[in-house]
Amino acid sequence: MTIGKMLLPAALLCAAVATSAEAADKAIADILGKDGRSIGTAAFTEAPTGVLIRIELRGLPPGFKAVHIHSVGTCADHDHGFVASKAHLNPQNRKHGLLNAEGPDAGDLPNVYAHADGNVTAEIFTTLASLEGKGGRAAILDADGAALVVHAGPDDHVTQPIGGAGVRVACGVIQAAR
Ligand SMILES: [Cu+2]
Repeated sequence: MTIGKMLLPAALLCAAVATSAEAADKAIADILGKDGRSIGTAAFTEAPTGVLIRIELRGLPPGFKAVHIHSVGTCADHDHGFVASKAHLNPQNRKHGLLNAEGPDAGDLPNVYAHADGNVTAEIFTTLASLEGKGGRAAILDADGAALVVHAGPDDHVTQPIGGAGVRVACGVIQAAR
């Protein structure tokens, strides 16, 4: 039996070295209620055209609730209504509202629904933002960070500046989870 010459392929040294500048593709927010205690989480996953957000909350009054990405990553002022998270993520200075012809701003999201037991379980997607600004979208993890804020009532998606959603009842600082 003749064995032909075997050609050994050159070993390919795959440089499996992750660069330190690797972009975050996941983030997490521990959502705090008005007493500063955790009421759940929001998990963020970067997608090719936006960010997928899975929200799990408990202990909220039933009904639709506005959720938005606010422009500053702090929720320490729970005794003062989470106002330190400031206005919506909105680097392009658009009007608020998914149903507004002059909107939306980059922090706008669909409402979530708290059931009779107070639980919210939702998965929503935004094409208006990116964890680190991919594709020119608004960056969530910029120098001053961002927060996911839950309001007392629903967003009508038109009225300025927050769709008539009422006070802020919960807040979570969005943090990279590499
Ligand atoms: Cu808001």
